[in-house]
Amino acid sequence: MERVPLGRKVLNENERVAAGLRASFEQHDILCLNLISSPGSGKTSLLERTLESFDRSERVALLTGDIQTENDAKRLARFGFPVKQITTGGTCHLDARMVEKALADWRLEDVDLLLIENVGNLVCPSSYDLGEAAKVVVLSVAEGEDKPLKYPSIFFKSELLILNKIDLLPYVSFDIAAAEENARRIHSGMQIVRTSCRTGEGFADWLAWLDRRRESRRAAASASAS
Ligand SMILES: Nc1nc2c(ncn2[C@@H]2O[C@H](COP(=O)(O)OP(=O)(O)OP(=O)(O)O)[C@@H](O)[C@H]2O)c(=O)[nH]1
Ligand SMILES: [Mg+2]
Repeated sequence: MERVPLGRKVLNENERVAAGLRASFEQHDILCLNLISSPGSGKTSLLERTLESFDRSERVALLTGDIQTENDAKRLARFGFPVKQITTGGTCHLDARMVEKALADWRLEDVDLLLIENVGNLVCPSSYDLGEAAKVVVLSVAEGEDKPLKYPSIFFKSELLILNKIDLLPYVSFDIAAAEENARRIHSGMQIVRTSCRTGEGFADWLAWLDRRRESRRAAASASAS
């Protein structure tokens, strides 16, 4: 029986749509970040604290992916920025077509920063480009310091690792130095910040990274305009 390589075709279709999204984000000077982690590592909590710190004049928009429920969009909508939930109905990751559809009725000229919270999963989302400028992986200290070695793809592809829930370090056996070393074995030079969404510790480092990333996006935009 002849086998048809369907997986490859689906990925190629995703790459095509993602390339269109990336071009559109660049055209509109949007910095798009794709946040990925296992379920419950703290992606929505991180976004909540981030939005809380933003001035209301910030042109930020958010998409949040889950298999079911609008819970995360409801949590994020409290801050007054545009938010849309993508419920995948069973698919374990977002794909570029879902993002394209969710953005169809938004005016991209009104957005500078697009934050996408992917479906909680450390594996599948790493294979789907959403047109983002960077992936950011979140790992909480309750998950074990070996995760970068076990799930290398997402650590290899992410620009930043956020080690979250550091307020729990006294209560869990998690070797944070070993976790960072493991991440850098997979991705040498990986940038890492340590955060607690509960206490706010480390948030200045995350916000500084975000500012630098936004600044380099603006610099690239003005260089291409001149
Ligand atoms: N102690 C502590 N708890 C945290 C921290 N960040 C998040 N939590 C808690 O962890 C749980 C999961 O947080 P969420 O922000 O919903 O995690 P998520 O990654 O968005 O989860 P999914 O969207 O389901 O994948 C919640 O009970 C949060 O209050 C933290 O830094 N410290
Ligand atoms: Mg969430």
